[in-house]
Amino acid sequence: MKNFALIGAAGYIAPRHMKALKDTGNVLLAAYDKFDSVGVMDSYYPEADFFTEFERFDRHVEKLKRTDKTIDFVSICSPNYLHDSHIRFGLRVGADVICEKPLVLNPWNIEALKEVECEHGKKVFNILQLRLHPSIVALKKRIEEGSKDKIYDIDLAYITSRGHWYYASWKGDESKSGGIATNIGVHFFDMLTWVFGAVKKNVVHIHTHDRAAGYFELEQARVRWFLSINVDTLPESVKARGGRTYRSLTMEGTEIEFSDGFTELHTHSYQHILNGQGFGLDEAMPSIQIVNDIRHMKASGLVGDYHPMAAG
Ligand code: NAD
Ligand code: HP7
Repeated sequence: MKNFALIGAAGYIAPRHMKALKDTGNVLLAAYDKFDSVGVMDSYYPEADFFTEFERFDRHVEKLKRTDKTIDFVSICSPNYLHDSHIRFGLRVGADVICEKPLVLNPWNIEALKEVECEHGKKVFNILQLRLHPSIVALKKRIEEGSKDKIYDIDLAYITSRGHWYYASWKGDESKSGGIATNIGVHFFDMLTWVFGAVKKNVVHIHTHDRAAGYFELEQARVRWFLSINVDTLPESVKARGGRTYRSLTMEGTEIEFSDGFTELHTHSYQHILNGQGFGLDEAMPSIQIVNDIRHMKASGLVGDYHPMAAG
Protein backbone atom coordinates (compact mmCIF):
# COMPACT_ATOMS: atom_id res chain seq x y z
CA MET A 1 0.00 0.00 0.00
CA LYS A 2 1.48 3.35 -1.07
CA ASN A 3 0.78 6.82 0.32
CA PHE A 4 -0.29 9.46 -2.18
CA ALA A 5 -0.71 13.23 -2.36
CA LEU A 6 -2.72 14.79 -5.19
CA ILE A 7 -2.48 18.22 -6.84
CA GLY A 8 -5.50 19.58 -8.73
CA ALA A 9 -8.09 17.69 -6.64
CA ALA A 10 -11.09 19.86 -7.60
CA GLY A 11 -10.85 19.34 -11.34
CA TYR A 12 -12.60 17.19 -13.92
CA ILE A 13 -10.04 14.37 -14.06
CA ALA A 14 -9.07 14.19 -10.36
CA PRO A 15 -11.91 11.77 -9.40
CA ARG A 16 -10.57 9.29 -11.96
CA HIS A 17 -7.23 9.40 -10.12
CA MET A 18 -8.96 9.01 -6.76
CA LYS A 19 -10.85 6.00 -8.13
CA ALA A 20 -7.66 4.53 -9.59
CA LEU A 21 -5.93 4.98 -6.23
CA LYS A 22 -8.78 3.27 -4.44
CA ASP A 23 -9.06 0.47 -7.03
CA THR A 24 -5.36 -0.29 -6.65
CA GLY A 25 -5.56 -0.38 -2.84
CA ASN A 26 -3.58 2.76 -2.03
CA VAL A 27 -4.25 5.69 0.27
CA LEU A 28 -4.61 9.41 -0.39
CA LEU A 29 -3.15 11.30 2.56
CA ALA A 30 -3.21 14.88 1.29
CA ALA A 31 -4.66 16.88 -1.57
CA TYR A 32 -4.22 20.41 -2.83
CA ASP A 33 -6.20 22.68 -5.13
CA LYS A 34 -6.57 26.44 -5.23
CA PHE A 35 -10.31 25.88 -5.59
CA ASP A 36 -12.20 24.32 -2.69
CA SER A 37 -15.00 22.46 -4.47
CA VAL A 38 -13.64 19.04 -3.51
CA GLY A 39 -16.65 17.32 -1.96
CA VAL A 40 -15.98 14.42 -4.33
CA MET A 41 -13.19 13.43 -1.94
CA ASP A 42 -15.89 12.09 0.39
CA SER A 43 -16.63 9.37 -2.16
CA TYR A 44 -13.06 8.15 -2.02
CA TYR A 45 -10.90 9.56 0.78
CA PRO A 46 -12.85 11.56 3.38
CA GLU A 47 -9.91 11.19 5.78
CA ALA A 48 -7.41 12.90 3.46
CA ASP A 49 -6.17 16.36 4.44
CA PHE A 50 -6.98 19.13 1.98
CA PHE A 51 -5.24 22.45 1.36
CA THR A 52 -6.06 25.46 -0.80
CA GLU A 53 -2.67 27.10 -0.27
CA PHE A 54 0.47 25.61 -1.70
CA GLU A 55 2.60 26.66 1.28
CA ARG A 56 0.38 24.86 3.79
CA PHE A 57 0.28 21.77 1.59
CA ASP A 58 4.08 21.85 1.28
CA ARG A 59 4.49 22.23 5.04
CA HIS A 60 2.16 19.28 5.67
CA VAL A 61 3.91 17.01 3.18
CA GLU A 62 7.31 17.92 4.69
CA LYS A 63 5.94 17.14 8.14
CA LEU A 64 4.69 13.73 6.96
CA LYS A 65 8.25 13.00 5.78
CA ARG A 66 9.33 12.92 9.41
CA THR A 67 6.65 10.38 10.37
CA ASP A 68 5.86 6.84 9.25
CA LYS A 69 3.46 8.35 6.67
CA THR A 70 5.95 9.46 4.04
CA ILE A 71 4.37 10.33 0.70
CA ASP A 72 5.44 7.72 -1.87
CA PHE A 73 3.71 9.25 -4.90
CA VAL A 74 2.46 12.70 -5.89
CA SER A 75 -0.28 12.61 -8.55
CA ILE A 76 -0.68 15.70 -10.71
CA CYS A 77 -4.02 16.79 -12.21
CA SER A 78 -3.31 20.51 -12.55
CA PRO A 79 -3.40 22.57 -15.78
CA ASN A 80 -0.80 21.54 -18.36
CA TYR A 81 1.50 24.57 -18.01
CA LEU A 82 1.95 23.90 -14.27
CA HIS A 83 2.95 20.25 -14.60
CA ASP A 84 6.71 20.74 -14.63
CA SER A 85 6.63 22.88 -11.52
CA HIS A 86 4.36 20.43 -9.70
CA ILE A 87 6.54 17.50 -10.83
CA ARG A 88 9.60 19.23 -9.33
CA PHE A 89 7.69 19.63 -6.06
CA GLY A 90 6.91 15.91 -5.99
CA LEU A 91 10.51 14.88 -6.70
CA ARG A 92 11.84 17.39 -4.15
CA VAL A 93 9.73 15.94 -1.35
CA GLY A 94 11.18 12.52 -2.18
CA ALA A 95 8.19 11.03 -3.99
CA ASP A 96 7.74 9.39 -7.36
CA VAL A 97 5.34 11.34 -9.56
CA ILE A 98 2.35 10.36 -11.69
CA CYS A 99 1.48 13.21 -14.02
CA GLU A 100 -1.39 13.75 -16.41
CA LYS A 101 -0.83 14.32 -20.12
CA PRO A 102 0.65 16.31 -21.75
CA LEU A 103 3.58 15.79 -19.40
CA VAL A 104 4.84 19.28 -20.26
CA LEU A 105 4.36 21.74 -23.12
CA ASN A 106 7.91 21.72 -24.52
CA PRO A 107 10.58 19.06 -25.08
CA TRP A 108 13.23 21.07 -23.22
CA ASN A 109 11.09 20.91 -20.07
CA ILE A 110 11.60 17.12 -20.17
CA GLU A 111 15.38 17.52 -20.37
CA ALA A 112 15.29 19.76 -17.30
CA LEU A 113 13.11 17.25 -15.43
CA LYS A 114 15.57 14.43 -16.15
CA GLU A 115 18.19 16.32 -14.15
CA VAL A 116 15.81 16.78 -11.22
CA GLU A 117 14.89 13.07 -11.37
CA CYS A 118 18.62 12.23 -11.08
CA GLU A 119 19.18 14.71 -8.26
CA HIS A 120 16.45 13.12 -6.14
CA GLY A 121 16.67 9.49 -7.31
CA LYS A 122 12.92 9.40 -7.98
CA LYS A 123 10.87 8.73 -11.12
CA VAL A 124 8.26 10.59 -13.14
CA PHE A 125 5.50 8.60 -14.84
CA ASN A 126 3.12 9.96 -17.46
CA ILE A 127 -0.48 8.91 -17.99
CA LEU A 128 -0.46 7.68 -21.60
CA GLN A 129 -3.62 5.65 -21.26
CA LEU A 130 -4.24 4.83 -24.91
CA ARG A 131 -1.12 2.64 -24.83
CA LEU A 132 -3.09 0.42 -22.45
CA HIS A 133 -6.32 0.35 -24.50
CA PRO A 134 -6.92 -3.29 -25.53
CA SER A 135 -7.69 -2.37 -29.20
CA ILE A 136 -4.52 -0.29 -29.46
CA VAL A 137 -2.40 -2.99 -27.77
CA ALA A 138 -3.80 -5.51 -30.30
CA LEU A 139 -3.09 -3.12 -33.17
CA LYS A 140 0.52 -2.66 -32.07
CA LYS A 141 0.99 -6.43 -31.87
CA ARG A 142 -0.48 -6.83 -35.35
CA ILE A 143 1.89 -4.25 -36.82
CA GLU A 144 4.90 -5.79 -35.03
CA GLU A 145 4.03 -9.21 -36.41
CA GLY A 146 3.55 -7.90 -39.96
CA SER A 147 6.16 -6.89 -42.54
CA LYS A 148 8.46 -4.08 -41.45
CA ASP A 149 8.34 -2.71 -45.02
CA LYS A 150 4.57 -2.25 -45.05
CA ILE A 151 3.34 1.36 -44.90
CA TYR A 152 -0.27 1.55 -43.67
CA ASP A 153 -2.82 4.21 -44.64
CA ILE A 154 -4.46 5.58 -41.50
CA ASP A 155 -7.30 8.08 -41.09
CA LEU A 156 -8.02 9.43 -37.63
CA ALA A 157 -10.96 11.69 -36.81
CA TYR A 158 -11.61 12.65 -33.21
CA ILE A 159 -14.41 15.07 -32.39
CA THR A 160 -15.25 15.68 -28.77
CA SER A 161 -17.59 18.65 -28.50
CA ARG A 162 -16.97 21.26 -25.84
CA GLY A 163 -19.21 24.16 -24.88
CA HIS A 164 -18.30 27.84 -24.69
CA TRP A 165 -16.80 27.35 -21.23
CA TYR A 166 -13.80 25.65 -22.80
CA TYR A 167 -12.62 28.86 -24.47
CA ALA A 168 -12.98 30.86 -21.25
CA SER A 169 -11.00 28.30 -19.24
CA TRP A 170 -7.25 27.61 -19.18
CA LYS A 171 -7.92 24.90 -21.79
CA GLY A 172 -8.77 27.57 -24.37
CA ASP A 173 -5.57 29.53 -23.64
CA GLU A 174 -2.71 28.25 -25.80
CA SER A 175 -0.08 29.43 -23.34
CA LYS A 176 -1.65 27.26 -20.64
CA SER A 177 -2.96 24.18 -22.48
CA GLY A 178 -0.88 24.27 -25.66
CA GLY A 179 -4.04 24.47 -27.78
CA ILE A 180 -6.23 21.68 -29.11
CA ALA A 181 -3.48 19.67 -30.88
CA THR A 182 -1.54 19.58 -27.60
CA ASN A 183 -4.40 19.13 -25.16
CA ILE A 184 -6.44 16.57 -27.09
CA GLY A 185 -4.15 15.49 -29.94
CA VAL A 186 -1.25 14.43 -27.73
CA HIS A 187 -3.03 11.13 -26.93
CA PHE A 188 -3.25 10.22 -30.59
CA PHE A 189 0.18 11.42 -31.60
CA ASP A 190 1.63 9.32 -28.79
CA MET A 191 -0.46 6.30 -29.70
CA LEU A 192 0.28 6.54 -33.45
CA THR A 193 4.04 6.90 -33.02
CA TRP A 194 4.05 4.12 -30.42
CA VAL A 195 2.38 1.79 -32.94
CA PHE A 196 3.76 2.96 -36.30
CA GLY A 197 7.14 4.50 -35.43
CA ALA A 198 8.78 7.89 -35.50
CA VAL A 199 7.70 10.92 -37.51
CA LYS A 200 9.44 11.42 -40.86
CA LYS A 201 7.18 14.20 -42.16
CA ASN A 202 4.72 16.41 -40.29
CA VAL A 203 2.34 18.75 -42.13
CA VAL A 204 -0.32 20.93 -40.49
CA HIS A 205 -3.30 21.86 -42.67
CA ILE A 206 -5.48 23.64 -40.11
CA HIS A 207 -4.82 24.78 -36.55
CA THR A 208 -7.41 27.06 -34.99
CA HIS A 209 -8.99 27.51 -31.55
CA ASP A 210 -11.50 24.69 -32.14
CA ARG A 211 -9.98 22.28 -34.68
CA ALA A 212 -6.74 21.00 -36.11
CA ALA A 213 -5.87 18.78 -39.05
CA GLY A 214 -2.71 17.47 -40.59
CA TYR A 215 -0.73 14.70 -42.19
CA PHE A 216 2.13 12.55 -40.88
CA GLU A 217 4.49 10.18 -42.50
CA LEU A 218 5.60 7.73 -39.85
CA GLU A 219 8.04 4.85 -40.28
CA GLN A 220 5.13 2.51 -41.04
CA ALA A 221 2.13 4.74 -41.76
CA ARG A 222 0.73 7.64 -43.70
CA VAL A 223 -1.76 9.36 -41.39
CA ARG A 224 -4.42 11.93 -42.21
CA TRP A 225 -5.80 13.33 -38.96
CA PHE A 226 -8.59 15.66 -37.90
CA LEU A 227 -9.40 16.82 -34.35
CA SER A 228 -12.22 19.09 -33.31
CA ILE A 229 -14.09 20.32 -30.26
CA ASN A 230 -16.74 22.11 -32.34
CA VAL A 231 -20.13 20.35 -32.32
CA ASP A 232 -20.86 21.62 -35.84
CA THR A 233 -18.09 19.45 -37.27
CA LEU A 234 -19.80 16.20 -36.18
CA PRO A 235 -21.12 13.95 -38.96
CA GLU A 236 -24.83 14.59 -39.64
CA SER A 237 -25.71 11.05 -38.46
CA VAL A 238 -24.17 11.74 -35.04
CA LYS A 239 -25.87 15.14 -34.76
CA ALA A 240 -29.23 13.58 -35.70
CA ARG A 241 -29.11 11.25 -32.69
CA GLY A 242 -27.96 14.02 -30.37
CA GLY A 243 -24.42 12.63 -30.03
CA ARG A 244 -21.54 14.90 -29.08
CA THR A 245 -18.54 12.72 -29.85
CA TYR A 246 -17.19 10.93 -32.88
CA ARG A 247 -14.09 8.75 -32.77
CA SER A 248 -12.92 7.00 -35.90
CA LEU A 249 -9.63 5.29 -36.63
CA THR A 250 -9.35 3.45 -39.93
CA MET A 251 -6.47 1.41 -41.27
CA GLU A 252 -6.51 0.63 -44.99
CA GLY A 253 -10.17 1.76 -44.99
CA THR A 254 -11.23 -0.64 -42.18
CA GLU A 255 -12.49 0.74 -38.89
CA ILE A 256 -10.52 -0.12 -35.75
CA GLU A 257 -13.01 0.05 -32.91
CA PHE A 258 -11.53 1.90 -29.95
CA SER A 259 -14.43 4.11 -28.77
CA ASP A 260 -15.25 2.10 -25.66
CA GLY A 261 -13.24 1.32 -22.58
CA PHE A 262 -11.74 4.77 -21.99
CA THR A 263 -12.95 5.30 -18.44
CA GLU A 264 -11.15 2.35 -16.84
CA LEU A 265 -7.79 3.24 -18.32
CA HIS A 266 -6.69 5.39 -15.37
CA THR A 267 -6.99 2.43 -12.99
CA HIS A 268 -5.11 0.34 -15.52
CA SER A 269 -2.43 3.07 -15.77
CA TYR A 270 -1.98 3.08 -11.98
CA GLN A 271 -1.69 -0.73 -11.91
CA HIS A 272 0.90 -0.55 -14.67
CA ILE A 273 2.96 2.08 -12.80
CA LEU A 274 2.70 0.31 -9.45
CA ASN A 275 3.86 -2.92 -11.15
CA GLY A 276 7.03 -1.05 -12.10
CA GLN A 277 6.18 -0.72 -15.79
CA GLY A 278 5.06 2.93 -16.08
CA PHE A 279 5.86 5.25 -19.00
CA GLY A 280 8.66 7.63 -18.02
CA LEU A 281 10.17 10.86 -19.29
CA ASP A 282 11.83 9.32 -22.36
CA GLU A 283 8.56 7.73 -23.45
CA ALA A 284 6.74 11.07 -23.24
CA MET A 285 9.31 12.82 -25.42
CA PRO A 286 8.14 11.88 -28.99
CA SER A 287 4.59 13.18 -28.58
CA ILE A 288 5.76 16.32 -26.74
CA GLN A 289 8.16 17.02 -29.61
CA ILE A 290 5.30 16.55 -32.11
CA VAL A 291 2.86 18.87 -30.34
CA ASN A 292 5.56 21.48 -29.92
CA ASP A 293 6.39 21.25 -33.65
CA ILE A 294 2.70 21.51 -34.59
CA ARG A 295 2.26 24.57 -32.36
CA HIS A 296 5.10 26.36 -34.09
CA MET A 297 4.28 25.32 -37.66
CA LYS A 298 2.39 27.51 -40.08
CA ALA A 299 -0.81 25.81 -41.26
CA SER A 300 -0.68 25.23 -45.01
CA GLY A 301 -4.45 25.28 -45.61
CA LEU A 302 -6.16 22.44 -47.45
CA VAL A 303 -3.44 21.38 -49.86
CA GLY A 304 -1.92 17.92 -50.37
CA ASP A 305 -3.19 14.85 -48.56
CA TYR A 306 -5.69 16.14 -45.99
CA HIS A 307 -8.36 14.35 -43.94
CA PRO A 308 -11.74 14.57 -45.75
CA MET A 309 -13.46 15.95 -42.62
CA ALA A 310 -11.04 18.88 -42.56
CA ALA A 311 -12.89 20.30 -45.58
CA GLY A 312 -16.03 20.66 -43.39
P1 NAD B 1 -9.67 21.20 -14.62
O1 NAD B 1 -9.53 22.61 -15.00
O2 NAD B 1 -11.02 20.61 -14.49
O3 NAD B 1 -8.89 20.91 -13.25
C1 NAD B 1 -7.66 21.49 -12.95
C2 NAD B 1 -7.62 21.75 -11.47
O4 NAD B 1 -6.34 22.32 -11.14
C3 NAD B 1 -8.69 22.77 -11.03
O5 NAD B 1 -9.42 22.25 -9.95
C4 NAD B 1 -7.88 24.00 -10.62
O6 NAD B 1 -8.47 24.74 -9.55
C5 NAD B 1 -6.57 23.37 -10.20
N1 NAD B 1 -5.44 24.30 -10.24
C6 NAD B 1 -5.22 25.34 -11.07
N2 NAD B 1 -4.09 25.97 -10.75
C7 NAD B 1 -3.59 25.32 -9.68
C8 NAD B 1 -2.45 25.50 -8.89
N3 NAD B 1 -1.56 26.49 -9.14
N4 NAD B 1 -2.26 24.66 -7.86
C9 NAD B 1 -3.14 23.65 -7.60
N5 NAD B 1 -4.24 23.44 -8.31
C10 NAD B 1 -4.45 24.26 -9.35
O7 NAD B 1 -8.81 20.36 -15.67
P2 NAD B 1 -8.84 18.78 -15.90
O8 NAD B 1 -9.66 18.47 -17.09
O9 NAD B 1 -9.08 18.07 -14.64
O10 NAD B 1 -7.31 18.59 -16.36
C11 NAD B 1 -6.27 18.43 -15.42
C12 NAD B 1 -5.11 17.72 -16.12
O11 NAD B 1 -5.54 16.44 -16.56
C13 NAD B 1 -4.63 18.44 -17.37
O12 NAD B 1 -3.25 18.24 -17.48
C14 NAD B 1 -5.34 17.73 -18.50
O13 NAD B 1 -4.64 17.81 -19.71
C15 NAD B 1 -5.39 16.32 -17.97
N6 NAD B 1 -6.54 15.52 -18.45
C16 NAD B 1 -6.29 14.29 -18.90
C17 NAD B 1 -7.33 13.49 -19.35
C18 NAD B 1 -7.05 12.13 -19.88
O14 NAD B 1 -7.86 11.57 -20.61
N7 NAD B 1 -5.92 11.54 -19.52
C19 NAD B 1 -8.65 13.97 -19.34
C20 NAD B 1 -8.86 15.26 -18.86
C21 NAD B 1 -7.80 16.02 -18.40
N1 HP7 C 1 -15.99 17.18 -19.79
C1 HP7 C 1 -16.15 18.02 -18.73
O1 HP7 C 1 -17.22 18.10 -18.13
N2 HP7 C 1 -15.09 18.78 -18.34
C2 HP7 C 1 -13.90 18.71 -18.94
O2 HP7 C 1 -12.97 19.42 -18.51
C3 HP7 C 1 -13.72 17.83 -20.03
C4 HP7 C 1 -14.81 17.06 -20.42
P1 HP7 C 1 -14.56 13.11 -23.21
P2 HP7 C 1 -12.08 12.77 -21.82
O3 HP7 C 1 -11.37 18.40 -22.63
O4 HP7 C 1 -9.51 18.77 -21.58
C5 HP7 C 1 -10.57 14.43 -23.17
O5 HP7 C 1 -14.37 13.72 -24.54
O6 HP7 C 1 -11.75 11.66 -22.78
C6 HP7 C 1 -17.15 16.35 -20.22
C7 HP7 C 1 -9.11 14.13 -23.43
N3 HP7 C 1 -8.89 12.69 -23.35
O7 HP7 C 1 -14.76 11.65 -23.11
O8 HP7 C 1 -12.25 12.43 -20.39
C8 HP7 C 1 -17.38 16.38 -21.69
O9 HP7 C 1 -18.06 17.52 -22.15
C9 HP7 C 1 -8.25 14.83 -22.40
O10 HP7 C 1 -6.89 14.56 -22.65
O11 HP7 C 1 -13.32 13.58 -22.32
O12 HP7 C 1 -10.91 13.88 -21.91
C10 HP7 C 1 -18.16 15.11 -21.90
O13 HP7 C 1 -19.50 15.31 -21.54
C11 HP7 C 1 -8.51 16.33 -22.42
O14 HP7 C 1 -7.71 16.95 -21.44
C12 HP7 C 1 -17.54 14.17 -20.88
O15 HP7 C 1 -16.87 15.01 -19.94
C13 HP7 C 1 -10.00 16.55 -22.11
O16 HP7 C 1 -10.77 15.85 -23.11
C14 HP7 C 1 -16.57 13.20 -21.49
O17 HP7 C 1 -15.72 13.86 -22.45
C15 HP7 C 1 -10.33 18.03 -22.12
C16 HP7 C 1 -9.01 11.92 -24.42
O18 HP7 C 1 -9.35 12.35 -25.48
C17 HP7 C 1 -8.71 10.48 -24.24
